[in-house]
Amino acid sequence: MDYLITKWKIWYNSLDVNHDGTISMEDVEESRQKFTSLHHLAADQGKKVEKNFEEWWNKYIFRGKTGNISQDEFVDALKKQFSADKAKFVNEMTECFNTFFDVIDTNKDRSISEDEFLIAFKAYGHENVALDSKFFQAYNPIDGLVPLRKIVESWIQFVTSEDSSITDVVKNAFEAGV
Ligand SMILES: [Ca+2]
Ligand SMILES: [Ca+2]
Repeated sequence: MDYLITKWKIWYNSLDVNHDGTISMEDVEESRQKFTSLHHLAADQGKKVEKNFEEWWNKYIFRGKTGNISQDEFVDALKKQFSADKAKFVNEMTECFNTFFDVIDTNKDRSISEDEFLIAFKAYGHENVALDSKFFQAYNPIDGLVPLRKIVESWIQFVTSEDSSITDVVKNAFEAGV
């Protein structure tokens, strides 16, 4: 499970939006505010997105904890769930990233454009546009678009696959500095 644990730690770090070393409500606030303002969302749509963000963080990241969660707590929770029932874990992660990228796909065309991708990563505190853009290009976009499915699958692989012989675009991107 070492390989997975390495990746779960990367996932945890990627969600530390304000880079203070821990995941707290401040990261939720910062990510959703940036996301809403970068997309210039209208008030009602902004409200919906803010609610979606909070529900997602609570369900998949804080997992019943309130206020903040340490990297150890996060990794332990995933470890327990993965060990208890791998199929259920994969289902939950599928739902997790379906929900996540459904919000990121703001124009609802079931594709992620480079703009949508860059805004999402910026909102999550990954401000290096050159690296974010390289990450997007790793999905081999066609006419500037990547099917939502393809991105969701790469994240499911990232958090559930124990096979280190398969190229992991998400892991590679974060290790390259995203
Ligand atoms: Ca933080
Ligand atoms: Ca889209």
